[in-house]
Amino acid sequence: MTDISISQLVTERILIMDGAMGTMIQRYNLSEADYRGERFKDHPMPQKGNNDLLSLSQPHIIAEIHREYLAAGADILDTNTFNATAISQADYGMEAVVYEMNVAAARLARAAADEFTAKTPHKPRFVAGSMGPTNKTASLSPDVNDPGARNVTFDALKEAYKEQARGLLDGGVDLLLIETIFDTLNSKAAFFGVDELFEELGKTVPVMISGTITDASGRTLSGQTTEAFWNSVMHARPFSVGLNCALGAAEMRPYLETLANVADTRVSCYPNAGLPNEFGEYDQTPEEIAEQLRDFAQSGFVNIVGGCCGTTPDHIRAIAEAVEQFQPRPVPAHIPETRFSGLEPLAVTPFSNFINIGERTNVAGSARFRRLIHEENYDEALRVAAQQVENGAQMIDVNFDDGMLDGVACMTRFLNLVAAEPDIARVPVVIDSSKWEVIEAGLKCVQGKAVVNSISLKEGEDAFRERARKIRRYGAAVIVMAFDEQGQATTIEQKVKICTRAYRILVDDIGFPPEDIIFDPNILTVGTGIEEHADYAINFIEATRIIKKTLPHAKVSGGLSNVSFAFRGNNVVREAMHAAFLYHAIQAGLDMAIVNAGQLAVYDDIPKDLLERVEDVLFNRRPDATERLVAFAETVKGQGKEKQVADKAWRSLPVEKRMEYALVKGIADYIVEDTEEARQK
Ligand code: THG
Repeated sequence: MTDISISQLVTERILIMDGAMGTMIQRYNLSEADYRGERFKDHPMPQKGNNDLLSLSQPHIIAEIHREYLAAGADILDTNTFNATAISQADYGMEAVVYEMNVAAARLARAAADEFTAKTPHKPRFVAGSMGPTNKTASLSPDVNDPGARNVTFDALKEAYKEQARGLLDGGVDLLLIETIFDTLNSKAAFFGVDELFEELGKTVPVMISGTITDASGRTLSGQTTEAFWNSVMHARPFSVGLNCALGAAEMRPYLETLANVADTRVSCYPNAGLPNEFGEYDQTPEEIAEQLRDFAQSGFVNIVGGCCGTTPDHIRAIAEAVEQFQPRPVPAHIPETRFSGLEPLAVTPFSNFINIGERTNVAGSARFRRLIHEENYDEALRVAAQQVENGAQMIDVNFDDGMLDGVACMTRFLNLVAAEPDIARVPVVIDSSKWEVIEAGLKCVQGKAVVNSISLKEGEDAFRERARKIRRYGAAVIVMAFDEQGQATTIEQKVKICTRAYRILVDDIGFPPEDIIFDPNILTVGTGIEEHADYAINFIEATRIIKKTLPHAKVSGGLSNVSFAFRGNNVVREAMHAAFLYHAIQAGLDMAIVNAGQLAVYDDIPKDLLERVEDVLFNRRPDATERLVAFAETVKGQGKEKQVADKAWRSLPVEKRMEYALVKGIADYIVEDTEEARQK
């Protein structure tokens, strides 16, 4: 054993990983009987090719391969457990021995590493527990006729990875390596399981994460760009992030460069020995691969290098020599930048513009969407999402809160279908529900970095903390509503107080990254005729200003269309209210809002007479502001971008005003009830 930690060593030089296990095993030309060994000789299923079983049936072979890589200069051994999960081992009927397989493999690597460390204590060797992608993918459909179908769930993956990690840790690994990630959702499930295990065991080890880009478009198999992938896994705070497998080193270069630019952790790279030839073999020589990795080292892209498919101890020896003279890439300091992702990344920086979140994929916010979901017309429902994105939504808010719907089922179905539509899935998802189980169902379907909408202190601190911790484990950002045990904050003081309290709990107590917190200080309806509502717009805007100043790195969002509910049916007035409200709220620091993406008006285009009346209401500038806007609204009724229904805004005025209004406008529909109400007064 050694006193030098890997965290120390990795600052001193570029570390060397080992090469392929499979290539080396092939050299032994093992038969079916060899794979089975004594113990599994009567197993009912064929075992030839089950390399992970060899840790149990032919341990000396695995140990020998480890020693060859150590002799070649590897600092880090990858355990022989790439397929040692219950999910992958189901192909061989070996689910029952998965834990054992992992313990045995970890012990073999541990013993070999310790043997070499003892010989050269100044060059300690480490063991990384290999956790491969499994043979199932959580984001892709196995059925061409049903893009929403899945053959594995997040929970099944999580449990399988957790079992594997438990075996690896019990066998004594120094690190865990979640590798060859085709589908980011699988890797998120892996980290979720690992993190749960860490909590149970009361200990952690560093986690390495390595994705794989499968074609020249620079995307993972599940369609993410390199930066989107990083945004999706950054919550794991990995020891390193990198790329391995699929492409050869040369083809990987631009994506590795991207990762080196965006990742505030160490970067690893262990490519195949070139692209496979027509027989599926890798024929890049040690000199060729070493030359390419030397270029990466010289360019300052890498901290850890090694080899994947087709590489041998000779390749590793050449790689170690080639990078020896170069300094490791300096790891950039953590910048608390808000980052989301779908298939593509989305970052909120001091220079980025305001972010539009599409509101239409909400059964409570759109009669049409609600009808489509009730009719199970998911094709058209997806069109609603696509239209939001076409119209400029940079995220989509998705909500199935409706007493007549199974929210968990709808959320799951819809998000699985969205995953198959690149034009929608490119944007991050805002998972909107007042039910925690619906939010959690949504989190299990998205490979990107999503936003949970929302949590609050409504049900007390314990529930709040528990949910926040889970959200972090799923790798999402969170909208926190200004709501506490006493109810919804309406004044500036209440809004700021609740958000500050939430911030302190999240940041100080549970280590939630402040940049992943989005406060929603409640956009409430104005122009209702009720006096207590008159300052609602100002209060939101002023609270936003204070929150942005006093709660570092947190962002602010709101549900814009709420502000104009009193003018339902009158889109001219509503659009003007939205544009004016946004104009002022953005100046106060609003970062994003849930909006009708196709229907945003431009502040400067609002007719001046309308704008004046709208701003009178928003800023509570005169006692008759609402009345004047209501009167104006009547003159522009039935216009606007969408088909109108009758404007009922005036019906929320006090009864005296309603009777006055009805008289002036000659509306007879409410005479009886209004007169009766007035008489009782
Ligand atoms: N904060 C957060 N999340 C939210 C809200 C918020 N989610 C829901 C809501 N509020 C934001 N979304 C909408 C969506 C639609 C409308 C308002 C807010 C809306 N819909 C039309 C209406 O009701 O008049 C429906 C018209 C139609 O059927 O097409 O106005 O505040 N964090």
